[in-house]
Amino acid sequence: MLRPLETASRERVSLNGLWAFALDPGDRGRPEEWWRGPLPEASEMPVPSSFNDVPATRDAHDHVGDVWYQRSVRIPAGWEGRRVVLRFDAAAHRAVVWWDDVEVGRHEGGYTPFECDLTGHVRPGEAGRVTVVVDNRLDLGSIPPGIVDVLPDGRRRQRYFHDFFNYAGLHRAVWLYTTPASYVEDITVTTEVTGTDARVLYRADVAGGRVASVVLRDAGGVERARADTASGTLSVPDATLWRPGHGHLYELEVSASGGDVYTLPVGIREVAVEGDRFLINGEPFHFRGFGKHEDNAVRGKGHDDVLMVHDFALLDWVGANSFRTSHYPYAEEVLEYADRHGIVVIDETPAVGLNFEIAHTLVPGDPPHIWAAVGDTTQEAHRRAIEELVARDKNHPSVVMWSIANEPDSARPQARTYFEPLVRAARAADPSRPVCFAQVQLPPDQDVMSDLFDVICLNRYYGWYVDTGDLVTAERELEAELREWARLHGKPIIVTEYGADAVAGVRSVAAGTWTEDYQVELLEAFHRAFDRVESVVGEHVWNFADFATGYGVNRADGNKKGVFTRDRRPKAAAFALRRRWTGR
Ligand code: GCB
Repeated sequence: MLRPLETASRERVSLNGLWAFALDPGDRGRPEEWWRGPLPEASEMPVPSSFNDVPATRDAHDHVGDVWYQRSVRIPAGWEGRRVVLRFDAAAHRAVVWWDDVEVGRHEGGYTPFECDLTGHVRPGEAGRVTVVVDNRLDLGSIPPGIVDVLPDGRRRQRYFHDFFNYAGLHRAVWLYTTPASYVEDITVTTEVTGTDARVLYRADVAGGRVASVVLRDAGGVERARADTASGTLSVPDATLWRPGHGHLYELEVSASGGDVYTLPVGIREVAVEGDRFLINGEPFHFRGFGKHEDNAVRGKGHDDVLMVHDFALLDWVGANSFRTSHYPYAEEVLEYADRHGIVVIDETPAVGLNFEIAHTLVPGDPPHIWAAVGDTTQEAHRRAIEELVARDKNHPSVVMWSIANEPDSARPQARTYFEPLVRAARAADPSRPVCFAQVQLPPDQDVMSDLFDVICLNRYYGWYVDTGDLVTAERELEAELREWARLHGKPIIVTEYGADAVAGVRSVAAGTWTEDYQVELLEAFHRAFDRVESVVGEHVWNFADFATGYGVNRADGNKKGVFTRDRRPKAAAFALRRRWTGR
């Protein structure tokens, strides 16, 4: 799915800003058809932002159910005879959209975009009312899964099996844009590299017309290759490659017969897994970085360019070359930034919490394990989440691998049955990138599905959840386990999570748990083990920064495994990592 752009043939208007907003704890909005007029008792809500922490009330913070957004939108007068599209970069987790009294779209899945075609519903020059209802409930058919309890006093309580707060709402940009009636609907680009020569394989889909021309230009605007077919291969001799640390981009301009023009940034690079190496442009790549979250005070998961650029500055300062979009697709702005700056990304679906054992939020009477609880509906939502992720992010050179789940139960035989078709779906959607999942602390002989994947990604908490406080044992057990994975699978291993909670400012000569010093010592123990096991090609610390979570009594004001605090101040671990990753 192409991102809205301004080009010679396209215009784009941001609908970010203050919208009318109403919580709907009594589920009145749908039966009373609130889209037909101004929202009752509305307050104001900034878009983009998660809604939860903005109003400063427990009701908003803990709300479970529908919330309503509304604003008036004027269609520019010059858009006569053109296609008009309303685009939501995200709405967590389910949304229905109306233009005046007419439903124009609905979508499920809180981290991927969707569009409503308004052509035929709108008159250029006139204003209309956009109303969106967003439901933040997670159930056993959704990705991620959850359970909503109705308490004896009538309140709802949302349970879920993942360790980050269920921020929701319109937490990414909203756009109104226009294209000619016939338009470039999609472009798919993959690139191949032989020495310094490259090939750009493309396919362009034009709705209601045909491709007129495809032109590849370099960063200086000089034409390097041209074609006039809907699909083909462009040869680029002496190409400047996209590589880690160097986000070199070309531009592919696709023109359609009806005059539409779309320009797509293209990074030329090749990704491969060979034996136990992860190769980018034929060279072994070692992942240094973090699992992150989209998480900040007040905004929750609301995208903000200021915070994004600052996070990338800190990644640069600490010497990271990569991160994982744990545990959901991040805003497209983030991937575009990574493309431009040569940061490598493992791109993850929102399939987190497919595992009852980790979260301990089950009550008597609940299904005994996840595979007894989820079924075809969940698997279908998961498949859609994979396909929507690939459809959105397939053209980003920064994305080198798809992670299709975080810490699912991978011990029970049902896990294999559930995942086999999903791995197939991921490969069918994109044959060019490796596929992985992040595996929960489970030894290789108990795991039933890692052989289906290209890279072994391990989340390991030796020294924290196991061997708590004993880093000598932790280091020994970690190394033994890594060697076993290497022996059994012969694939690259990335440790996609390791870390310890540390409360900033709590120091200790005896390095007890929760101190900054223990966090440093734990990371160092892991690093010694990594450096002894050749198949380890990546180290992603959990987490880049402290983040909000509703995870029960072993969390104090959020998860404190950040190397930076929630407001991005470095803990001792940040300096230790910087020394390891930059030598400074
Ligand atoms: C994990 C999860 C991550 C948690 C982390 C922790 O294994 O993947 O979402 O936040 O552990 O801190 O417990």
